Amino acid sequence: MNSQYPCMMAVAQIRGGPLAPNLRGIVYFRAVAGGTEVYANVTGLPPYRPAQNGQPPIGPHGFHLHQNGDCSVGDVNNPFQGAGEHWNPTNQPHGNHAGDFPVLFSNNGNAWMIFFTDKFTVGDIIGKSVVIHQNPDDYRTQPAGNSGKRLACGVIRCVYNWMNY
Ligand SMILES: [Cu+2]
Repeated sequence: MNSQYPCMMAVAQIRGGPLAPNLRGIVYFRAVAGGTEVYANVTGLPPYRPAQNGQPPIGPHGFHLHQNGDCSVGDVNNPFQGAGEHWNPTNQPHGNHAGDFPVLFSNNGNAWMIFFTDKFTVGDIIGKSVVIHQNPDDYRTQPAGNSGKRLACGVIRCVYNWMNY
């Protein structure tokens, strides 16, 4: 929703693409003192697989904000390219992008976590997207932490503005 008032709560509904068709999830962004609380609850992650034959491990999963609110699947072999690159409003190296998040650890396909960030307000991220990757984020390879293909995506929308009760 559009409002002259700041967004206090936003949600991204996460849906898996062709590489993780059963993946579903929800990510909440809540305005708190000094920044934003991020809550993620995801099911249907693929089973962990250790690195083998020069292939990176599957899981824990890279987890970021990407710049475009476009979660169309596109190329089934390389999904969700429409989401674009990492959202990087302050021109930082990867590892310190405003939307670089902790990796998601799967527990038999399920993950949930809550963390705090002071790198954006809820209003800053409306219309961006959340992406879950196949591989772990190494937090140093540019520009995206070598976290591999995109398993799932969700567009961030405001669900609650201040003064909007
Ligand atoms: Cu990403």
